[in-house]
Amino acid sequence: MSDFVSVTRDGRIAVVTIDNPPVNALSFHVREPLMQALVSLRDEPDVAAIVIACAGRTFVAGADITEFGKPVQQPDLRAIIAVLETIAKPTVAAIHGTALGGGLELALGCHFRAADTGAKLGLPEVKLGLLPGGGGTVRLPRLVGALKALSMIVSGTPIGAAEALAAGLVDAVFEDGLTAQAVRFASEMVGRGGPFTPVRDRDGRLDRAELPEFDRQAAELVKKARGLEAPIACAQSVRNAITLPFDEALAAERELFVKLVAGDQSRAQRHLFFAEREAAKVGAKDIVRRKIARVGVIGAGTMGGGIAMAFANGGFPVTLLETTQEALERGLATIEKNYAVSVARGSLSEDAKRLRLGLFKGSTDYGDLADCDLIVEAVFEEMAVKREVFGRLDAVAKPGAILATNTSYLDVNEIATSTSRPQDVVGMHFFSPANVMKLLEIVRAEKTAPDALATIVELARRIGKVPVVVGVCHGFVGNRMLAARGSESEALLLEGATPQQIDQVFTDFGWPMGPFQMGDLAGLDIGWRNRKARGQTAIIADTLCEQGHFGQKTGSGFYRYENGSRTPAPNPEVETLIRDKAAEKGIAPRTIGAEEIIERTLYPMINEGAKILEEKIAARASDIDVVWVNGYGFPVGKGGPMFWAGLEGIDKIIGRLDHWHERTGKDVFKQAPLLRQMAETGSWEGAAS
Ligand code: 3H9
Repeated sequence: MSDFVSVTRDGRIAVVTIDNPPVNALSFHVREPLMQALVSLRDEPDVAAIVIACAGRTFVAGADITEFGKPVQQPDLRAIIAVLETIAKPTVAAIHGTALGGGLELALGCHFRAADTGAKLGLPEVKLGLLPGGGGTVRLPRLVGALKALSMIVSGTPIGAAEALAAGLVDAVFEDGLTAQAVRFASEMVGRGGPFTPVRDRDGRLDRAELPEFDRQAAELVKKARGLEAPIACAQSVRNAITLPFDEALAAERELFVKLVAGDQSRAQRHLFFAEREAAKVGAKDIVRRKIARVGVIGAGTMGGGIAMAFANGGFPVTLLETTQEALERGLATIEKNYAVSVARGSLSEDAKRLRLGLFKGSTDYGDLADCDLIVEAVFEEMAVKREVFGRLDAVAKPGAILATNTSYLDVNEIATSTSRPQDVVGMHFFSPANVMKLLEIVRAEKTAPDALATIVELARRIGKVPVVVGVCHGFVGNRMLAARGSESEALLLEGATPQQIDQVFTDFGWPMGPFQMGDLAGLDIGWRNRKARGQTAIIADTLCEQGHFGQKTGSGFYRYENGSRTPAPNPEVETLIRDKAAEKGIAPRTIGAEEIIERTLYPMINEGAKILEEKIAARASDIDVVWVNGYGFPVGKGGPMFWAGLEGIDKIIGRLDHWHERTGKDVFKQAPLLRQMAETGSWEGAAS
């Protein structure tokens, strides 16, 4: 029928197959022939039932996200589903891979859903700043109940086939031969005889008595939304499914969808969706990746242990190396404890825990790293120590093994010189806790071989990380921009702001926490050590560290943490310290507003980001956004610092940077030339070209 939709017959059952690689998105060129096929099969007397299936690796994974923000070309998905629901003969969606968003909505337009055992079903629109716009919020509750629908739609997390069967979302699960089984299932339904009720007319699971519980759960979920509009719209729309007649609820869903899809938050989240995928495209497609079968990790402390877990979670056998048996045992015990916590929380099964622990081999002998294809060191952050480790690695690692340093700041080019094979050396900057945090900055050193780099990027995706390739400079992308933010946060304290006030401005902006809460959580000693190595100071943070206040781990830092609590409480001693230090420097405290806090902390970050682009430390502005959203909690609804700069207005940012530069003379406010280019062309591209 078309290159993208074909119809075959199996007896009296018609099979409509969508074939739109890579993920069978419902692009216009799919919708048009799909609509035609359904209309003609509906009216075809020889056809007793219709199965909708997909070619390739997955069922429809959603609407075509690249079409959002452009005029809708008819037929849209809603029109297709409306036609599906006029078909009296049984319709069956045959689901393999992922039925997501518009894909699941298409399946909800069918009378029945058959899935293979590995299928995943979900409505992840919320992650794109949207709500399901093809009737998902009003049909899903009719099958699984409003409470289950609420949690699926507000979280956006897909469920597996078995859970979908138990919840009533699918009608049958098959181990193999899905399309043939779906055809058999459709024949059975034909035999059973109609009438077949479309999902829209099945109200049995909607219960007004559930409303108080629904509202309680919705309020809890929405509280976590931190200023995002989509989760609120999702909850509202599922509630409408209970309180309004179907067509009214559907119209209300549409209205919310149209509003969200045109809004800045969804634009920001769609930008991030493509940015993450773009960041992972490194090197020519045909580069032969190196084979990674076993990974070595040096250092079983917090960072090394987390990195080792990240690889084991991805199914890789790991050799974990420590200097002493005692340190090794301590590290392995912590890993075991972390997995036990996951089991207790219900996020990991006992079996999976056993399997993962079985992947670890502990050692205190460098010789045991000889069979590793990748070795990641996570030892003390000091050049001399790193160089020694790499010298030893050079002596034992097999030819072609990739040697990675998990450094946050150090010069990877210099580290590479302590080996005879700099082409195999790369930086892998994990974020703590390394088994949880998604971001991985992959540092390309001067001599890193393209195939080594491409291998690590691909491997990162395999272990569930979001990779971003960065160049060598102090702090790479993330920590370098963090430093620009940090120095002004301190300055604001001396001029009259409090840590609470600054942190509040950040949380109001949408960050999970502000700079001082984050410093306390990460450990103030980390920045202190780093500043000392570079001959820099931060008067308040340095004094706190000199007095042994490192943050949460010592019970006090910028805040107090009473009796092991993780909730920050104001720390009057810090406020006294700030006032004393300000007086010593002759700075009279003044009232500082939220706007100034934003201008002096976030604008320098953007300025630094522009410098990073000029120096080609990052390849694209969107890579910087990916770093900040995945590694530092920049609010997703604002799309990362460089995207947000566009929303905020580059001219405004330039003007305020100039203002603060004039007033303070500080380098962080000295305008990067690229900002002017961005203001003129509206694009960050073409930096330094
Ligand atoms: C929606 O459905 C709205 C409706 O409710 C209402 C409509 C009215 N569109 O991730 P991958 C591209 S909203 C366009 O690397 P994987 C992706 O950019 C949608 N393109 O593969 C990439 O391109 P490239 C709701 C899409 O195997 C390539 O496909 N659905 C779309 O790791 C491969 O992607 C979602 O939010 C799309 N919908 O993961 C699901 N999806 O190669 C979004 C992917 O040029 N998709 N691409 O870089 C996913 O979550 C993952 O892609 C999936 C596969 C799990 C399917």
